[in-house]
Amino acid sequence: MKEAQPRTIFLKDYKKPPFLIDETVLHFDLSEQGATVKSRLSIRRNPDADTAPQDLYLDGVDLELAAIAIDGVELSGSGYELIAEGLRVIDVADNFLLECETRIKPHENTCLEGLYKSSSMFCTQCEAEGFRRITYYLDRPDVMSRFTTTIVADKNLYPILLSNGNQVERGDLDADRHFVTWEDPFRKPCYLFALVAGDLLNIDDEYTTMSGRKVALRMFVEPQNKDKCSHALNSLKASMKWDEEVYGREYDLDIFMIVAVDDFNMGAMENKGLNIFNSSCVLAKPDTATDATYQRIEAIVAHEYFHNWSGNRVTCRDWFQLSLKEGFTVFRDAEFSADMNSRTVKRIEDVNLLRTAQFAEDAGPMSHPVRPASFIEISNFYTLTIYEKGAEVVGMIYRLLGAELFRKGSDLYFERHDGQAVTTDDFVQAMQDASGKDLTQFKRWYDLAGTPVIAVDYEYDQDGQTFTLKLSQSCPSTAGDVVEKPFHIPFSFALLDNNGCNIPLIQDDDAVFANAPTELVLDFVKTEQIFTFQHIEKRPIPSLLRGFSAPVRIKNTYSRDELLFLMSNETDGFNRWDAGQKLAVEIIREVAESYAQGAELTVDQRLIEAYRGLLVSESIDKALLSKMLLLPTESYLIELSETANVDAIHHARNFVRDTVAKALKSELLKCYQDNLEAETAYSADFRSIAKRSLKNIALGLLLSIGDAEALTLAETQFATAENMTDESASLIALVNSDFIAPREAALETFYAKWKADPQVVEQWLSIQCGSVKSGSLEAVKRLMSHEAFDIKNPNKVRSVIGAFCNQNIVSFHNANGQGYAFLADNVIKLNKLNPQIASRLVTPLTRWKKFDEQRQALMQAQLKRILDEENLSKDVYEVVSKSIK
Ligand code: B3K
Ligand code: ZN
Repeated sequence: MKEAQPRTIFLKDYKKPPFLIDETVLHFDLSEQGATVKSRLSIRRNPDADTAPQDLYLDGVDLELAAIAIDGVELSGSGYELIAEGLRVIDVADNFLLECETRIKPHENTCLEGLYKSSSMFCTQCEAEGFRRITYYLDRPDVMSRFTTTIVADKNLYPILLSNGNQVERGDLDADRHFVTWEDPFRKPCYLFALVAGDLLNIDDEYTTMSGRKVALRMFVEPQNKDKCSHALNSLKASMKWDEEVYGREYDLDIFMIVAVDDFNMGAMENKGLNIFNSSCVLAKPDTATDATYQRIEAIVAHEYFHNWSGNRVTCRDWFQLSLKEGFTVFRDAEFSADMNSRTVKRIEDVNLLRTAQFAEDAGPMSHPVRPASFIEISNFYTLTIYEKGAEVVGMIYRLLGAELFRKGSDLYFERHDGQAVTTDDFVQAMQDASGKDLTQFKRWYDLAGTPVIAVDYEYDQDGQTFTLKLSQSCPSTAGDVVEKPFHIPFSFALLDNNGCNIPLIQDDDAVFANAPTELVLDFVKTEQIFTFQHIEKRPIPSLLRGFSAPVRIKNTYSRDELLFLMSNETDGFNRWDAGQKLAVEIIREVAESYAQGAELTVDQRLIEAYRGLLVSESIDKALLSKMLLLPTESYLIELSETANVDAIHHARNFVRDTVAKALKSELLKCYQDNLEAETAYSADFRSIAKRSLKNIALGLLLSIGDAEALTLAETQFATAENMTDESASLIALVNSDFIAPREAALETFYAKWKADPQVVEQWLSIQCGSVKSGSLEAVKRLMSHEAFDIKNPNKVRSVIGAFCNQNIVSFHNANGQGYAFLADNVIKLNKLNPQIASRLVTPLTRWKKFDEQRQALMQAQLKRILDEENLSKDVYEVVSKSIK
């Protein structure tokens, strides 16, 4: 018999906590046999509670209760009851001290939630509901408490013992053991609790805050990684400074610690004063980390640091409000990265992710609003919608208010809610109160599942010299019907003359021409709305939704010639790139259609000439050019299709790529040579990154057409590269080429050179598994028995299974269905070991609606097979059951 279906939790059922915990005193005794956790909780009834139950219910999972006492008196069996996932303490007073002793087994913890072991160290992950795997507690974010933590462990095995806040005491104990006590002066929910114990060394730095306080910055790593810390520490200092300058936010403790661990479900965690990072998101040196990794580290270090205010000082009332901290913090880290690097490139990367993956999520079975109304397992809601779309929603408020009023709004929000657990409504209210701008209609964004579609129509009247813009909005909801109410959409707009210059925008006849703006953020609030602009002397080209000012789909209104014009003349960098993407999408689709019909394939010469124009341009920014030379990905082309013909998309995209590369061979060779710098010390500044990127794009294109000269260039680059960006780019180019022997030789050499470095091995695995040339299903299966693979390590799972199913699209979607069965087998295996990873991994199968009927049936059959498993975790159950027709 299968167990009862897991329970759904609803936002509408939210009740204030009946009890509060003022003080939490924890004592951990760590050993090779397990851990003993003693807790002393000062509990009182919540005077504002909605209910006043007799009993106290505490959360607890996989705990062995060894002792329990109230106010120093041990409880007999009739005083409490062990219940499913918790503990009921019967008939409690208004104020009392609860003491519990629990035993846990970190060594056997493979779900990587709560307290677990990663190689030889102990570490924790408590968000969202991991603390209940450590001790019985009110494991909800609106219960905030002051924590004091003592850790006892063997002095030789675990010389470093860390927790949140400031270290207040340490000392030796008998039998080679020692202890350290930490005190966190800030009240916090237990999801921000952290503990680390290990044989680590620390790299130290210091930061002086804007008020002149010195903060110790300390990064803890395993000894072999001591030369991989400087980039993270520099990023941290830059983040601290940026948050002071842009948001007026200062750090609040005397020490800020970062720890790198190899086994981690996500990228990193913002525990108060003690951030824990996945090694792959924090460790870097030029010869082992690529430019992309350098940039990822900068962004994630900033993201976790920024949480200290947006998340920790002001936290979430409940998990439905997750985007309150995540959407806002992603917006903050994106602005930070934009300020540190190329703003246009950062926007292109973010929108690419949003349109490829978040739009797909929004159109799929797990579609949910930025503030979900219900969930079964909260871990499933750390999604692109909560993070990326949540950031877009905050970004729209920013665009509607402007920088100055937005800052007033954030100041008010932090001041009003410091030390509180609040809601997304509280955030919007602060923005509204500080700016005076009515955001009532805007709030609909928080409840929307699905992506609005904007249709654009325009007319130019030569005689009246007016330009009329007509915008219409609609929103297909996930249920297939149409959401009636219009959204408040900031629609950024400009008009270009035929030299590509911005034309003054005069909406009101009395406006003074000289002071007229050349770009406007239009308040688009109705289902249909007309905007008229006066004194337009010649027919202009409209520049629509500049910088992607709202997360919407926009119906393409441009002719190919207009797109070509915008590709070389648009003054908004994002829209310039987007014009190129739109043109390439149209042309690839045209080729795919011919391919599907068995017709002859040809590429519109205008696309080739446009790329030639970009390559020979003296004026174009290299960072933008490096993005413009990349064709839309297969995933994006699939997302745009009603029913995706995977093989046709793959072949058409390759055909367009190769046709362009053949036609522009000499320009590409010149681009390679021009950007081949005489080797100076590696720098991760965005200009150097752009140059390396251009060089490596050119190399990849030349190798894809089997150019012999390019093979020599790639082999030379591979042998002599002094940084991982160039080394791995030449490996990728070789792997994706038809030069079989050089590819195999390079893969072998690379592994032999780097096998001791887990971060590089992860790259080696994902390069192979993500490529159609080297990542056949058999090859991927073989890699799973390679010494480098470990199914218990999430990074390895992502590098092998994740890369195969998400990047190696034609192989995964092979019509024989074996790719689907392979994924299902591994989801079933991981369901037992690590449900969070299993439920993330299953995503590609849930997108069956996009494919032909035969594939749909095969994918659904695998989903059903998973659902039929005994003991399915809540995580996998929720995603799979919602995905089945
Ligand atoms: N807040 C964490 C994510 C925790 C994930 C829990 N399953 C990292 C971040 O967004 O900063
Ligand atoms: Zn976050």
